[in-house]
Amino acid sequence: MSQRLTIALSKGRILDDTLPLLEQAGIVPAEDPGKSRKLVLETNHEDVQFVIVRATDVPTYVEYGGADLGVCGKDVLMEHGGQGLYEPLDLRIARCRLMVAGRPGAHLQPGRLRIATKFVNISRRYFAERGRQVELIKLYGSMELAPLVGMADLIVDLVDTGNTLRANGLEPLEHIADISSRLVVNKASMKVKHQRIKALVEQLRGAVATRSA
Ligand code: PRT
Ligand code: MG
Repeated sequence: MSQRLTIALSKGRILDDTLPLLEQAGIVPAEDPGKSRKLVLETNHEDVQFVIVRATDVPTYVEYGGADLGVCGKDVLMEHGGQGLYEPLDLRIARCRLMVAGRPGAHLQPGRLRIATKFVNISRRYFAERGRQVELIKLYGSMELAPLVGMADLIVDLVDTGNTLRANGLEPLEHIADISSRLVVNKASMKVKHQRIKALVEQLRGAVATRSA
């Protein structure tokens, strides 16, 4: 196998925070991934390329070897399930919290609660571990709307400033997990391209330490 490295990145807030770390590790894309429509981007290293995928698809690309490495939120990893991937580094970027939210006190109601979320696997585990009966409604976005229209009692969503919840009359009620973005590595790549990947992981570790110092 060639020692060429393919790194899966997603557009949006993770990309904005990952590019400076990669740059500090000496890797710079040949064109701005935020602007380009290309899905495969060359870099200043002949042996490193980026592929641009949906945030939620990063673990899938890395698990199946479409990319050797990737960067994605811990939320995405928790929902996907960590099997088939190594997670060697917390990049400490795109930080937020995964929360149960709703109208004040909504989580204290007796009986079966309806939960709207895109994180159905995480939510199923979270409420089952607490012995709470819930009905899960899968949504792909704008979770905050569900309690407003009476479709759900609670939502499970990411919260940063809390402004989105507040603007919709909701509040954070239960903390599920602290979230940040992680570097993930394909297990076979880690064996076959060990030296190349180890060097990159250590460079990124240094970049993270400098940034959060
Ligand atoms: O669009 P696609 O489905 O492909 O992916 P995506 O929408 O998940 O991508 P993106 O770029 O929006 O988010 C990627 C990752 O950023 C997430 O997986 C998280 O790990 C991380 N992250 C960090 C966040 C936030 N902070 C965040 N605040 N992702 C989303 N939000 C949203 C949240 O869902 C809510 O709608 O921002 C809103 C809340 O923000 P506040 O500041 O109002 O509380
Ligand atoms: Mg989005």
